[in-house]
Formats: sequence, structure tokens, C-alpha cells
Amino acid sequence: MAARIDRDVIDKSNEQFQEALEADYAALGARLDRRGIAIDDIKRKVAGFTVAVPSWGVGTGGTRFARFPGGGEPRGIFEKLNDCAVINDLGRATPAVSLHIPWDKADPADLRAKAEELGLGFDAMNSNTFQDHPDDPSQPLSYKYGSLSHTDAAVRQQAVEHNLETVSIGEAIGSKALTVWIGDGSNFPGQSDLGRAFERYLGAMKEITKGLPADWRIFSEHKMYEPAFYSTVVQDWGTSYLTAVELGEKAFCLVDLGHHAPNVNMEQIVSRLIHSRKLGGFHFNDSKYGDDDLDAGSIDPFRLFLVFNELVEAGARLDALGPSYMIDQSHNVTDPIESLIRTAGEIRRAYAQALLVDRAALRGFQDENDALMASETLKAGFRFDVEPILAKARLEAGGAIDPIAAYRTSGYRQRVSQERPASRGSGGGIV
Ligand code: LRH
Ligand code: MN
Ligand code: MN
Repeated sequence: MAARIDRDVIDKSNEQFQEALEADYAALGARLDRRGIAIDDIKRKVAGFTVAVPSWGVGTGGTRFARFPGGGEPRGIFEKLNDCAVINDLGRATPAVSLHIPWDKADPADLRAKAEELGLGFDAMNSNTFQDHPDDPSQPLSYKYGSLSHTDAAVRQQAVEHNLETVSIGEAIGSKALTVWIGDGSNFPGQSDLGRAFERYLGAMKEITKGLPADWRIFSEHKMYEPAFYSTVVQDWGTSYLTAVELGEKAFCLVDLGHHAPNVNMEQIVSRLIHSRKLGGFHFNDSKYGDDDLDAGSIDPFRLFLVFNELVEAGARLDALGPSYMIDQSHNVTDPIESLIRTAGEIRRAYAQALLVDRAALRGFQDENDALMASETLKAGFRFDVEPILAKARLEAGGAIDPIAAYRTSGYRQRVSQERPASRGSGGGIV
């Protein structure tokens, strides 16, 4: 298996940029100092913020029209983990991986050993009952007409057991949460009874929840449409919230940024879920039209900032919830390693900008109904170029000041391209 990135490559790359970085960091520090903000405090918080990468994100994704494989794509979970380690070596923001079963099914002892060797951990596990698994003898029945909400009790039972198997793999590798997203729904009015389908789903989710280890959480992930085009069983945060309430204290809602109606106020959903203590985690990505799975912050960085503004505003209430921060993206026209490195940077950027909002001033303007100054105060955080903070946090953690430049110099993609022949199979491509 290809070696990762040589320490030397990172050091040489950093030498080129370090002097300019020190000057930029000092200049930004002086600006922040005039506002009573200590730049090192912000840098420390940013360095402490990590986000998990999706195992399925390191291969080239695809759409329902085509998949164009890239060079050196990982052929299985162990090569995927290697690529995840490269992302973390350079960016130092992604020490955990979120696995998808059965795409990543392997002996848990081997998964654990490999992750330890690479210095990685595991975040929430994902089950997969949104496609059939002809190679999995434990799942002979088809999910064509649904899984946890299927009209046939035998299919529901199979889907429950698959989720519990996913939990047991997760337990053996140190994960503490299960994310459940189902594609169940209908394409035509009348095809499915909306109420009965939800009740069947709840019944199955209760079975899964009963089987969770004591210290585990379950996340319900909603999505408005696709693959179902008329109704989806868990279509919005309302249904997700109802589910989490019915399931009880181990159950929380997962917000995937691409799973909402266009123009929906996502940051308000986040605020409500914090209020009701049901925010379980995120799947970060960006979109223009639907579940586009583009790189977080690449289309609408302000929206990402507004989500982080709610998280920072929540303070201790958020700490008590300890949500899982994960990326869920599909990379079709970029090198997935580069996309994931920059995504982690964009997420930290939104966090740093939210930390720079003068909260006391903002509250004052809000209470005085000074709409213009409240808006300006919020936007002042967003307008800061916080790159020196992000770069310094990476550098001090052993990463690269410019991680994409260092990655390109390293020749990692060329090396793995020689070792890993291109494959056209889906193997964890996005649905
Ligand atoms: C569904 C989804 C869900 C799946 C992943 C592959 O669109 O967001 O999280 O597990 O994509
Ligand atoms: Mn998702
Ligand atoms: Mn999605």
C-alpha cells in the first residue's frame, strides 16, 4: 500500500509559506486585538474542532447517469482508510472516519488495527437499506418497496437486523452512534398509506433502539425526496424530531445540509433542535438545487456560517449535546482527497468566523430592534479572512500551511494510480 505523505514534503512546503503566514497572523492578531479578541484563543478553539470524513467520499461518486472513475481510487475499506489518513496528515482536522455498512464490511479487528496504525478513529456508523445487497447472504429480500417501513414484516425484520449488525461492527471498533437514513417512500399519491408507513417505520426503529449498547445514540437523518419522488417517510426535521421524541433519550436528529426544501431556513432548524435537546449531528455538504453533495461552503459559505453562528450562540447547551460533525459529499469532478481537505477547512472557517461575532453587541442591537446594526454585527464576523488562523492551527498540529499544494507536490495520487487500477463498480459511490 502506498506510503502516505512524507514529513519532508510537508516541511518543505511549509518553508515556502511560513514567513508570509507569520506576518498575516500577526496582522490579523492586531486587528482582532483592537476588538478585544485574543487571536490565540480563537486558534485554540479552531484547532479543537474536528469533523469526520465519510469513507464513501474518498472514491469518485457518481450520479444516476454515470460515474467517471478517477485514478487511484481506493478498492476497499483499507485503501479508503489510507486516503482518509492522508487527508488528516495534511489538514489535521479530520481524525475520524464514518463507515457505511455493508460497503465497508470487514473484520472489526482488522479495521481497528488499521485505524490505529493510521492514527484514525471512527465516528457514527451508517446502515444501508436503500439498495439491495445481492452479495450479503443476511439480506436476501429486496428493498425495492422500502425497508424499515416496508409493508412486509419480513423485510422490516431484515432491515432491523442489518442495523443491529452495523451497530455490533461499530461497537467493536469504538463507534458510539448509528445514523439511519432510509430511502423509503412512494412515487405516486395513493401508492402508500402515509400514516401506516410512518407507524411501521417507528416500530422498526424502536426495535433497533432497544438493541443499542447503553452508551450509544441513534440519529435519524431526514431527506425531503430522492429516491422517492412523491412522499418520503422521513422527509423533514418535523418527522425526524417526532421520531427522536418517540424513541426516547438515545435518539437524536441528524441534519444533512443538502436534505431540505430549497430556501429552507436551516439555521433555524438547528436552533430548534438545540432548544429541544435533539440535535445529534451533521452531514456537511453544499448544494444549489437539491441533495447535490457538493463541497461544504463551495456554493453558499454564508449559509454555512449561519449554521455555525447558531452553534456558537448555543455555547454550553451545545456542549451538553456533543453533536457528531461529519461530512457527506460526493466528488465527481475533483480529486476526492483535495475536496475533503478543503471542505474541512471551509467548515473550520465558518466556525472561526462565527467565533468572531461580537455576541454582546449583537444581543444589544437585537433587543433594541436595531435591525441594520444587528445585521452588520453578524456580518462583521463573516467578513474576516480567517485563513491565517486556520493555517496556523494546521501548522502547529503538524499539518500543511497550504495542504492542497503539499498534496499535489507529494505525488500521492500518481503513486496510488499505479497501484490501484481504475474500477467502474459502484462500491460505495453515492446513490
Ligand atoms: C442520503 C445520504 C445518507 C446516506 C449517504 C450515502 O442521501 O445523505 O446520509 O447514508 O447519503
Ligand atoms: Mn447524509
Ligand atoms: Mn444525501
